Amino acid sequence: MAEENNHKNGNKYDASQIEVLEGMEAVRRRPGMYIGTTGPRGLHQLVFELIDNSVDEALAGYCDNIEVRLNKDGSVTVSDNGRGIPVDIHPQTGRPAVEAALTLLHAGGKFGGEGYEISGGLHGVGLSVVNALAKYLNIEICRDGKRWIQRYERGRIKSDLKVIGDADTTGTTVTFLPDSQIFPVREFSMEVISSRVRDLSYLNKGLRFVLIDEEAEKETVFHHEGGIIDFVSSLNKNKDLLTAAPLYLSETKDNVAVELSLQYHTGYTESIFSFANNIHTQEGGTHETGFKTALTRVINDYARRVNFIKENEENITGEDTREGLTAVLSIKLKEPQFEGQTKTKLGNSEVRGIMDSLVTEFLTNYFEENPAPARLMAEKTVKAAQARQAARKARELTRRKSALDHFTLPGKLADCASKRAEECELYLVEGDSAGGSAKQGRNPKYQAILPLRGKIINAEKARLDKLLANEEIKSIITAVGAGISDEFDLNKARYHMIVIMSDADVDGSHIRTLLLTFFYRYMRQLIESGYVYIAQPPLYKVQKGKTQQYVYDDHELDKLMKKWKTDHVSINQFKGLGEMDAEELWMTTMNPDQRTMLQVTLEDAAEAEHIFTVLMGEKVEPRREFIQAHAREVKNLDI
Ligand code: 0RA
Repeated sequence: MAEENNHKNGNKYDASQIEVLEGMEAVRRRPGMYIGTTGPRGLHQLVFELIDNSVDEALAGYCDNIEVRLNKDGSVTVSDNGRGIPVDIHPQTGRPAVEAALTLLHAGGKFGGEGYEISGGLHGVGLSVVNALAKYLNIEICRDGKRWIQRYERGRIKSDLKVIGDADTTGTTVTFLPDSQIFPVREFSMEVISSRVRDLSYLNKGLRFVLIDEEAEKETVFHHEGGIIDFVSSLNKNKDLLTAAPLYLSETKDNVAVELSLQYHTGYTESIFSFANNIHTQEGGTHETGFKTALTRVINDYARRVNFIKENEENITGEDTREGLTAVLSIKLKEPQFEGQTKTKLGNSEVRGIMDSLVTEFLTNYFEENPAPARLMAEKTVKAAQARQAARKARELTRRKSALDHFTLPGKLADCASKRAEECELYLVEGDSAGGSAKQGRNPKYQAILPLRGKIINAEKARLDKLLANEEIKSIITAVGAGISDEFDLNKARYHMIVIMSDADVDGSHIRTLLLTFFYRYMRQLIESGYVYIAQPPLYKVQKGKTQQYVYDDHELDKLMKKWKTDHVSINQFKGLGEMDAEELWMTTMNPDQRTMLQVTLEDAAEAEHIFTVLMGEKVEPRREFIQAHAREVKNLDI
């Protein structure tokens, strides 16, 4: 860096300015390197980056309130009551520190001070990345009794930092509009944002989040003094419980902060949610393994000691010990390593032993000090083991019979003529009436139709075990013909294209979430192989005189209205697939020459599963489309 040019003095070409421009340009040229994709996931990542910065300020102990506001113009505001980003002049550049934070890619470490920055995200480069990818970004800082503001456009300074008044509080407020040159779709999903904010509010106890939807004029507060204990209680709502309150462990060992809360219910499902540095580790990892190992060992030791398992009897398996278990595990560590297909598996090997020893000690003490609940828990897992052994015997007896069942295709399936899986498509169609149109409109040579009766999700929000008993799900399994879970065999799949075709409304979005969750859990290879798609039926039919056009989203509608002017134009909104006749459905949605199909990625499905599982049992209010938004990030495949 040229020494003589350290101070910006109107000369645009001084060294630090060049560094800034190059950094911002690098982000704009290759946004994927910084935020993964420029689809909906990357778009939402911008908001999460800002939230994570504020969460870091909270973890440093200086902030207890974070506000996230979706503004009507499509911009987002994230505001906190922390110390405010420093505004003093940075000696190396002669510019305010906040500018460095917003324009230098590696400003995080330099300006983060001694803070224990552990929240998810890009570790300090977040702010500058958001700035680079924003059409505009306004920052407001309250600090030292003053209120400062500055404006940027596409990462470039538009106005110098200036004082606009006095302030009797402190904090940072960032507002940004995602840049249309970077993001093809710029619509934020309340569901995606609130899902993340909900998690963060449980994971950071006491931290208060306010989520504001300006358009809907709706405000939601997420605030949990009990932290992950409240998380477990909420997951266990409406369940019969073995202990009055969830168990809770909070301990730090070798610089790893561990929090665990767990509670058994009388049901049979296992729900473990693990997090590392506030990131949901969907694929588990060493922290989860350490926990499970300890749980299995402590329960076996106890069950043997009190003679629930006799000397000649086999051990309780890990799976048995997790029947009816709800647990939330959250650890914070300095250098997390994320691995796995969706980078949501914690890899740090030292963590396994740390977890194991902390949990072993904790549970052993708990069992000693609380004999009554200890007994209940051990009994529950012993029963699970007995049931498993009995079920295995029963399965062995019926295996023959069920193998034959696989050949009986569901009656509702209108199968295709071709038997060459590579060219065969299976449409899972919401509702009998749309199913009827699809059957009439399809190309029967290679397109098969399986109508799904409206509500696959019942009032109970279908735990996954129940889901497998569901008739609609059963017919999907039979139609696909490749089995499920461990026994899934991709080579047996009867179609290489499985298309979810549901209405563009809340029910349709639920059905999609549920089906994706199901595929993710039980037929993951189908998604990994790129066999799962979401159909894109039009939302509107627009007519002007004799010209008629199908329109697939609101943005496109706006454009068309501007082009056609509004007079003498009629807009017909499709409320559901059922409103289209066979010919229309074929032409707009199923005909390979014209249709657009969205290929589902593993990330889409994982996110669907997360939303499904966390919201399960809770009342899900009408929300904007979620998967629709998410699936768009995959290339629009014109097949
Ligand atoms: C570095 C130092 C200080 C505050 C922050 C960073 C800070 C960053 C963000 C980002 C969003 N909200 C934030 N709040 C604070 C403070 C240093 C000091 O006051 O001594």
